[in-house]
Amino acid sequence: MARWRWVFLPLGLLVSLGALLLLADSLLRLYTVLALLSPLLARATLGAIVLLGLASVGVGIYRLWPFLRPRRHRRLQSPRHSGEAATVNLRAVQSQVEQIQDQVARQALQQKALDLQSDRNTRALTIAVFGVGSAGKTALINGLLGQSVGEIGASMGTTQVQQTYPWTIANSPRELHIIDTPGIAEVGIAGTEREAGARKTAAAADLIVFVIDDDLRQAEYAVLKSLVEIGKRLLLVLNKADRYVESDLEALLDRLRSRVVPPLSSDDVVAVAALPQPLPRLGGGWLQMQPNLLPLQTRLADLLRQEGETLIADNLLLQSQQIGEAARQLIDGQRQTQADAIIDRYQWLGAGAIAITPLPGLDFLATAAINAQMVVELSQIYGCEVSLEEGKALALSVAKTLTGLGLVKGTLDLLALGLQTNLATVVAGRALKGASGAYLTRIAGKSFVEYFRENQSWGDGGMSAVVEQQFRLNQRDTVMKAFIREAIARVVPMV
Ligand SMILES: Nc1nc2c(ncn2[C@@H]2O[C@H](COP(=O)(O)OP(=O)(O)OP(=O)(O)O)[C@@H](O)[C@H]2O)c(=O)[nH]1
Ligand SMILES: [Mg+2]
Repeated sequence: MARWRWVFLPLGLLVSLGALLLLADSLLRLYTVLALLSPLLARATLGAIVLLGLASVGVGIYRLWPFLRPRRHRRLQSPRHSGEAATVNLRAVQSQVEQIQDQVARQALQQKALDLQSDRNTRALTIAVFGVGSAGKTALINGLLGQSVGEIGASMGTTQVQQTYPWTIANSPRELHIIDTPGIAEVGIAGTEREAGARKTAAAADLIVFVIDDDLRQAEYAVLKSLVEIGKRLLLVLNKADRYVESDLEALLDRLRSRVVPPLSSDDVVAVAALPQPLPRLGGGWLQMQPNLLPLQTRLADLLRQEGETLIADNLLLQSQQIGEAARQLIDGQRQTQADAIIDRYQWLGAGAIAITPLPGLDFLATAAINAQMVVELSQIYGCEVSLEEGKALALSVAKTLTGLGLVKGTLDLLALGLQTNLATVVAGRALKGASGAYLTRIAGKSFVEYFRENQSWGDGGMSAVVEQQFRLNQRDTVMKAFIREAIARVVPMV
């Protein structure tokens, strides 16, 4: 519909213009005729017709407006929509988790999924106060809560362990939990560990209050961007506003607002002074400014009123997606281990026979090496169930690709050096053929794994790109050295 309305628009305008000209001509004629009878009657009739016309145009625009008006992009889905999506996703995740063989990992993810489901309608809304050390996170929480709950200190690392405080605010749909987190970007191993914990808490919270006390540093910007990118909702709070004169503060806020990325809007960037420090007066003495958290309190109240349930539903969806991703990675690792064992078995299975069979030229080496049964077994691990006939066809095309790309010759050259320096010439010749067969099986096997991982697709670059990439990856020095060592141990006794 959106495109068609722009095709109809010029057409409609043209027809309307024609009709308008005709109408004007008819009106003029009518007016002339009536004016001969009575000029007053002519004017009254014309006036009535013009009024009627204007009214029709008004009604027309009113009716057509819904089709013509540009549609606004809805940033948020309704809580119901997100909640339903999360339920569907959690169900899918649960069956995915069941495929995990490692019992401890499986149970941990199952528990996470259960926890997400169990108290979804009653649990508190969590707000993580997050940012670099000494930005004033604890001071801000003390200010919001109206009591001194956490220790404040000038040096970084004052808050070492995260703390959760219950909180209430007008219009909030739920009870609130505000979490004070240790600072990020602190030096040392302990600091790095604390940061990891703080990031985890932030990633799990329904809303993040990201506190800064100056322009966004590179490290802060990178963390902020990554949180927004994974779908976290956050407010950016510039604390210590008392340190700036008004014009500088406005300029800084403008700069911060210009740097935030959607879905963050400029309303989501506010300046506060949680705990202003005394300033020296010109004439002597000190000036103590009052704390000002109002911009944050107002924004939070608005946000919780407008998006409160959506925040929870969106976060539920995000958390369930993260469980799904964790399960996917575990299953992928588990499949990879099984696939590696199969490739390992098949690569040495044919190596001995290839070593002692005189092959009619190099080109047949790849075809002789790659076993269709290996393709079938690999496909089963990835739930693709390829038949032996299909396995044969796939094995043949990968063998042709290996030959076509010159990788059979490449393999021989690569292995020759390693084997010749380790073995006597007579043995080395046969061992080289056997080891090359094993190596080509390995490259083919790894390529099939990629193919099955991608749901039986070779991707944009096709089969050649995958095979070439696997050849390159296995060429690495450490992989190569381990392979030659094993080839000598396994192939030499067979020749
Ligand atoms: N000028 C000024 N200083 C502030 C303000 N808020 C906090 N501070 C000071 O900033 C310093 C750090 O405050 P904290 O609240 O401990 O900072 P934090 O972010 O919790 O620090 P860590 O727990 O170490 O991560 C303290 O010296 C506070 O007095 C403010 O609004 N203005
Ligand atoms: Mg603190």
